[in-house]
Amino acid sequence: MHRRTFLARTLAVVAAAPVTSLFAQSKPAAGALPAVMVYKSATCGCCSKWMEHMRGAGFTVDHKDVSDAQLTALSMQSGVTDNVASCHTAHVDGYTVVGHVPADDVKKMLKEKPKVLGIAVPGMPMGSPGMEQGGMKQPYDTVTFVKGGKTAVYVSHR
Ligand SMILES: [Cu+2]
Repeated sequence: MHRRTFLARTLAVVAAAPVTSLFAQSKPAAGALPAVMVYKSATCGCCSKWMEHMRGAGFTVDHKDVSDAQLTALSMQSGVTDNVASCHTAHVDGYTVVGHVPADDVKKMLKEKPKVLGIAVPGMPMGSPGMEQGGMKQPYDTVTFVKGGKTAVYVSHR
């Protein structure tokens, strides 16, 4: 093959490639989910299971192991009051997500962008994502919370 012919063919291939593919590595795909940062205690097994649940739903999840005192302080700074507290607190796209919140509820919040501090599944209800051990199911609600701790049911799981 003549060098000139080869070059012409190579250029034709490059020109035919969609522009987006050339930049795919440096930019996240359109509609990509924001990263989730989880604060939890090092020994929290159900927290790790919740992280797996979130990864399974397409989220990028990072975490920091903190002491119970640090977790409480960090949660309070994020506006998490006792009535919505749980075993872990996470940050995603400016919102705070507390406890075993289903990934679909997080996606709903990111889409609807309610004017709240975040959403929570208070306590650790059996059957919520990451709390499936033993196959027991307890009805629970995902609630929104605002400064001062006022909650409202966001998604009911019953
Ligand atoms: Cu838990």
